[in-house]
Amino acid sequence: MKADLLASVRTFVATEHQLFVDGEPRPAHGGARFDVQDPASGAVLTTAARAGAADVDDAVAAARAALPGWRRLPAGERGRLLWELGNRIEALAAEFLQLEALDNGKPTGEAAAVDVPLTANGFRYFGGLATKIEGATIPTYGGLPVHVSTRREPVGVVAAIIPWNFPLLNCAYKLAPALAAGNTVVLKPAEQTPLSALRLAQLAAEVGFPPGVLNVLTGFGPEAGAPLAAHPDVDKITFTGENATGRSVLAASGGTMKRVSLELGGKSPSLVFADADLDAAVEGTFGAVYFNQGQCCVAGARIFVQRPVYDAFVEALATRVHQVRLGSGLDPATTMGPLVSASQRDRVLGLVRSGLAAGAKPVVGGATDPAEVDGCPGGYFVEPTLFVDAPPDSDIMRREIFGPVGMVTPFDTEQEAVALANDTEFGLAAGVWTRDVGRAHRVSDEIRAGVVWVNIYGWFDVAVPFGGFRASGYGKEHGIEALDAYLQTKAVWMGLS
Ligand code: TXE
Repeated sequence: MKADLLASVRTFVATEHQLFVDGEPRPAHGGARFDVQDPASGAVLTTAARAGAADVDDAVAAARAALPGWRRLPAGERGRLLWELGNRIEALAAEFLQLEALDNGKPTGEAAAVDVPLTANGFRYFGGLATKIEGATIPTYGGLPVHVSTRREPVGVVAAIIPWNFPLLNCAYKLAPALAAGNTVVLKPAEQTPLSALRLAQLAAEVGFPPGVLNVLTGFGPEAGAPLAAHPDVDKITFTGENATGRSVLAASGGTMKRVSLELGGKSPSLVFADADLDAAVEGTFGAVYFNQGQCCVAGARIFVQRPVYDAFVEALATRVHQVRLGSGLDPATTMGPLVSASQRDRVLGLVRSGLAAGAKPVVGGATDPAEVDGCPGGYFVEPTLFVDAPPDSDIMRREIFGPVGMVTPFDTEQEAVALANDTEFGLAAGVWTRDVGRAHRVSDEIRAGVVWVNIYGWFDVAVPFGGFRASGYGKEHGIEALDAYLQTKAVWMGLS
């Protein structure tokens, strides 16, 4: 039973969506548009303006023009605006839950627990930090007659290119620290999920962000993302998405010397030791693999289980996966929505097929056709799948799946577990399940990843730094450290004699 859409959501979705440049909606040059789909049915929800290189030029020019005013605004005023934006999003939570369910497919309950509160907190956290950006005074080595101080200045115009898995939350991850630090921003949401970013831009204008401080270009990667990455007047790119796209963004930006931070997903391990609280490990590992339909950069889908508890663990996790209820994100009974698009569904089904061909055995699911769901004909559903016996070099063990597919593999020793965990080019996250405190510390120390969760999985807080090692990218989001990506330090030497 789908929940009724709020009247405000209906009205907003039905709008003919435009780009948001210099504080107002405007069509793309040439009037190009694209369809925005409901992944639970494949139906066209609405259309949005399709930005190209000329629109990128306009948005970057607007952001450049707004920069002097924004960076010179008292930091407390920037902070207040960010705080108010967070509050507005929280006040309109019911609307955002439905928008995310419609556009991305995720269950409203998950968006209520994660996406919306973390977004609101993200804006408030960095709003609070806006007034804490400080320089230093430095005594010089030779005791020279000078006064030396440092200033922490904004980098300038920031281009934020974000994916579709957490459409609203990814806005906050990028915008909040960038704006708090005094930068202006051109945001390009994913083509699959433009709606919540556009609603957010409306709210930013309503609470009083000056025109040009936040610009939103809806559209596709090669048409709108690539020109942003290559634009000579963009000072910094912050990107979240696929590894290959991240590499192309880096290559495109190289010629302009802009600064780049990259959050590129992973192939994260979950290690379950025989001494773990098995019920907690099953529930936590279930969430690690299947939360958000598996479309999480931190998905802990490579599950390694110590042999004495392997059989019991597989049986319990399989039971848990069987409880999944596929459906529309708007149905409160749904525990797993559709994947975001037909192409993402087909990519995941292709990986399931490759796993079967490589000899992996499904203990749950394993279907290579789209799942049929009552009441949601045409939706992009994939049956949740749990494999055992996946060969270590198979694609499902090496490539990011980004769908509801997990693989369980046994191990014997702690050393072997660590080696298996690190046997990947990525290094974003890891889970460790054990009651042995010494082991928890040893293994956390040995794992090459930007975050290790022990006896929990997937917890986030905007105060805690997040970001990958190795092929998972570089640069931290969240925490005070996130501001570093959006600031540059200037040393000022003043002669005293
Ligand atoms: O990602 P893309 P896609 C992974 C996941 C998924 C796969 C494909 O494995 O299956 O990527 O998803 C913009 N220059 N992740 O194709 O293409 C694009 O418009 C500049 C992991 O959707 O990386 C969108 O705004 N920008 C991940 C953004 O990049 C370009 C989240 C991400 O899209 C561009 C999503 C270009 N040449 C997918 N091409 C994570 N790490 O969380 C595309 N874009």
